[in-house]
Amino acid sequence: MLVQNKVQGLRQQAKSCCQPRSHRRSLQVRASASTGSNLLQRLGRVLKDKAAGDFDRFVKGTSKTRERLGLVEELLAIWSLEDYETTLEELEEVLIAADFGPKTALKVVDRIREGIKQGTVKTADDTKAALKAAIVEVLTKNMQGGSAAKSAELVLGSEKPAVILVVGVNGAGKTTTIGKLAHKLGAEGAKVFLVPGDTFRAAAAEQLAEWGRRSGAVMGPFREGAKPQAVIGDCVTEAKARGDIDVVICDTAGRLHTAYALMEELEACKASIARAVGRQPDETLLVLDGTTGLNMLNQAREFNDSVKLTGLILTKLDGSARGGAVVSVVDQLGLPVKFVGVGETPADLQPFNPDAFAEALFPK
Ligand SMILES: Nc1nc2c(ncn2[C@@H]2O[C@H](COP(=O)(O)OP(=O)(O)O)[C@@H](O)[C@H]2O)c(=O)[nH]1
Ligand SMILES: [Mg+2]
Repeated sequence: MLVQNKVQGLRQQAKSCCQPRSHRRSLQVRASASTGSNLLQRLGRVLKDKAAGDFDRFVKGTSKTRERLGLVEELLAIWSLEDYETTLEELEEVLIAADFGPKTALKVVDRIREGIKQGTVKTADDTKAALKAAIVEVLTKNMQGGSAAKSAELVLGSEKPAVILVVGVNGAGKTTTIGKLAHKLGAEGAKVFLVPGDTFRAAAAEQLAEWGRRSGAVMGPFREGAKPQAVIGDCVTEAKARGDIDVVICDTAGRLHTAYALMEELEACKASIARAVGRQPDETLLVLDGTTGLNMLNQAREFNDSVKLTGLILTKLDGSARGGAVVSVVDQLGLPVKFVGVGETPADLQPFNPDAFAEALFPK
């Protein structure tokens, strides 16, 4: 049968792209201060609410992943309750091929199987609804306070200035994402200070400065070859002393998660933020290149071990059929995805919404 042949092909692809899984990390639970600026508390929520009205852009940005998952529709078209096991097995393969990862794909399919056994899932439509519900469950279950709505928001605490540290490997999209974020925050009336913590590349500082000019952000001085922890410490201290800055966003140089000395340097960056503002950064965000699929899992684990991440940003979903990795990364790490990048403009940085994601992948 045609569908079975395609599933067979996907099985081969999946074998070559899946990484072995290791143990799950527990979620970092952050304390946030209860006094201070209303603006900071409002910002994360406002960004999220605004994006909810921008569903079309999200749908467009996930088109490649949706195409890859098109086989699910074909499977459901030949759905029969008598032979549900065959369909579920094939569904599992399709999910694995879209980078859901073997463990997460199994978990999702098991949820549907439970529904069938309990008699709540009978038709193809029920199966699709159960599939979406299972994906949303995986994306929300481990999250801070158990609430997807809360965890996917930017949590900026309430002490001015809020500080965001952005980390990741080279080319993941850190500087671009910071630029987009500065733009969004600026548009909401926040005064943003950008820290050029990538002291290796003048081009990175120039790239950041360009975003800063467009979004009305303040930019700290570029100090070529300086220690990033010194640059970050000085800039955060200055931002605090100015008194008018709402949010500081610290860029860092790309680094391989396997380079021990460079990971230690990141820990030092975090420590210098703590010294400057008397608390940990409000968000420590790892930017992951969405086109790398499940390879991002190991990266995320190493960065999390080193600097205790508070959230993830997945970029370039628009250029990737591997968007299913979002589900796997959340499932395996218990860290929320705060934003996804679905293109090059500021509007293409979208706060992540599990329901919208499931709906975009499997439209009605
Ligand atoms: N299509 C697309 N490209 C992106 C996205 N985010 C970043 N990029 C591109 O990825 C490349 C690397 O980005 P950059 O921010 O310099 O990465 P960095 O080394 O992590 O700072 C640039 O060409 C960006 O324009 C995205 O969401 N979609
Ligand atoms: Mg950069």
